[in-house]
Amino acid sequence: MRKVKLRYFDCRGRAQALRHLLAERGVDFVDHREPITDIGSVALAMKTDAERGGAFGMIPLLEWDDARISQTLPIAGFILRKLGSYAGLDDAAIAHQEALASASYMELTHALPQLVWAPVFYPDAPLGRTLRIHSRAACSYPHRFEALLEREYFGGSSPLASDFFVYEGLCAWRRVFGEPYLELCAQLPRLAAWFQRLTARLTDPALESMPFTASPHENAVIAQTRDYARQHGLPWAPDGSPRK
Ligand SMILES: N[C@@H](CCC(=O)N[C@@H](CS)C(=O)NCC(=O)O)C(=O)O
Repeated sequence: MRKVKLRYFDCRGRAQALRHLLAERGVDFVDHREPITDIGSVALAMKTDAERGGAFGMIPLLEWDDARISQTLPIAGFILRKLGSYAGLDDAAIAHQEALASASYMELTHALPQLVWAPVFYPDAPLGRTLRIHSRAACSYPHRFEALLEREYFGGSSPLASDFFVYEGLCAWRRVFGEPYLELCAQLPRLAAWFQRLTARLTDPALESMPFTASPHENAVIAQTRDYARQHGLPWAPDGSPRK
């Protein structure tokens, strides 16, 4: 009997794609969630206690029997190799799967904290400027993903980690922009059908209301970004050119 524990904050953030993957593959795991109400003392504890923060003093952190694995994308790769989920794929196909996960994680998921922590990181910056700086990839990736979706799922006939990373990246920006982003995604027929198909497989009823980050400013910033998008539309066209 294997022992698996995933440690992360009580939010979607970097770990939700990993949670989806473990659940989809039927892995019995402890979904250990640190409170987001006191991230200062959690961060301190992670730095001094390897059991909580692993090699980097950071989460997500995966315990799999005696192994302790750090960093989100390597954790995904470790899980897939442990479960034999890459069986039948050649090296190029595996690299393509990893590229999809990396693109969404690095460009979409990773950009969100920059925005919702902006009141702390760039306290005097106007929202429109912060939004333009951090949302260019988010506005162009739906079209890129549409072009790359050849089967029912990015992973083939069933979802792989790539699907869950793309899903979480898109969900984050659907929440940030609201209606104009939903319209953008709805115009892409394969991606829209894939989104519905994958949503139907995810059974956690709390997912929709779960915060994406540990930022206490998330709700307020998102209320402002949705307002901005209602008034001005998305800051970037899908081809990466600025909207006037
Ligand atoms: N490159 C890491 C980043 C992990 C990361 O920054 N985790 C944050 C929580 S979302 C953390 O543990 N921060 C604590 C700190 O920076 O001290 C990954 O992709 O997993």
